[in-house]
Amino acid sequence: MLIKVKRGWELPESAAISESQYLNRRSLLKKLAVGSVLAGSALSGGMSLSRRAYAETDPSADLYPVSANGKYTVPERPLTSEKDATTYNNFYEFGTHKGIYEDAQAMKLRPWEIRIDGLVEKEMTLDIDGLLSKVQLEERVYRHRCVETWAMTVPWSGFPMSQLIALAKPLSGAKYIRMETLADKEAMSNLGAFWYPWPYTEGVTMEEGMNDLCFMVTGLFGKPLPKQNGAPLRIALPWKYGFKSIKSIVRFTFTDERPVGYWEELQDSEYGFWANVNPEVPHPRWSQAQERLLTTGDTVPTQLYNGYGEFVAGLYSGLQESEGIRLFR
Ligand SMILES: Nc1nc2c(c(=O)[nH]1)N[C@H]1C(S)=C(S)[C@@H](COP(=O)(O)O)O[C@H]1N2
Ligand SMILES: [Mo]
Repeated sequence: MLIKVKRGWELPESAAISESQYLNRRSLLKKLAVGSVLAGSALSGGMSLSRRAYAETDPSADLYPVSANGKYTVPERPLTSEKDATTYNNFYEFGTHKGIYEDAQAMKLRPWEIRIDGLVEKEMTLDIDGLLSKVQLEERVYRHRCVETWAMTVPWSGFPMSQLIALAKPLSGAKYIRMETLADKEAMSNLGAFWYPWPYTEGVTMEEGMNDLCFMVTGLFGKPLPKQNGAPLRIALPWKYGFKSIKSIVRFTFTDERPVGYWEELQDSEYGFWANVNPEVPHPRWSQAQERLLTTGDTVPTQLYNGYGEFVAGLYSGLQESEGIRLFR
């Protein structure tokens, strides 16, 4: 079921690859235990006939490249190759292995409507091109650190989330922003895996969302964002483990309740709400002290807040005691 292609930076069997199998089995057992056994359901997630049927050119292509924001560069690391960043992905809706880029082409990017609801002055639905015309795009080079210990460094195009929050006009009671990924059963073959808590969701606090590092991504390597990387709209939260950086977003809900994300729902002892990068707090099943860079395969030390402490450490200064280890898991 899992197609394994050996690559230099890949984790040993014990970590990343077995991770999906472990959770798969665990959450399947959990679902079966509470009842609802769907007889004959395809455990392997059938292939969608419509995949690769939508290789249309992206209507936002003319917007790129955009100018670089010199504040966010990564001089100490080589850029990950475009090929590796776009062919080694995590996007569980299309499968639990890294090679989903071809299957992801089945996702339709237009029309793409984005719902803004909850505690806002006026709930609204925007289409992606309308949103793109209202924001100021720029390019930022960010590090990205997956909880499975691989890392990359890539130039994202996009706009700070604060611009989206300004458009949404949240009410004073809004404390969190919950985000939701598209759930299209036609295009996304793994949505048939009913024991996963689809749709994929994630959340940030309003304070995190307003932080300048919090970046809504619409492009990669000076081009529209590829589908496998979360087109047409994803988030980049470079100081947090990669699973927080939710892809292909269709809904932003402003709320006073802390959202429970997809991974937290699956396994809350391993994947918390905060999930800030910290080399000193191991994942319960592996160390987080080091990371492997895609493309070069080099192993380097992991940094607190993935090296972004100067921008974000202040967000958590009052939380350390009450939240303890969960800030970093
Ligand atoms: N909707 C959705 N978003 C997601 C994921 C996913 O499976 N589904 N995987 C996350 C994880 S674990 C990582 S590491 C990053 C990977 O982003 P990339 O494929 O662009 O490198 O996307 C995150 N966003
Ligand atoms: Mo990840």
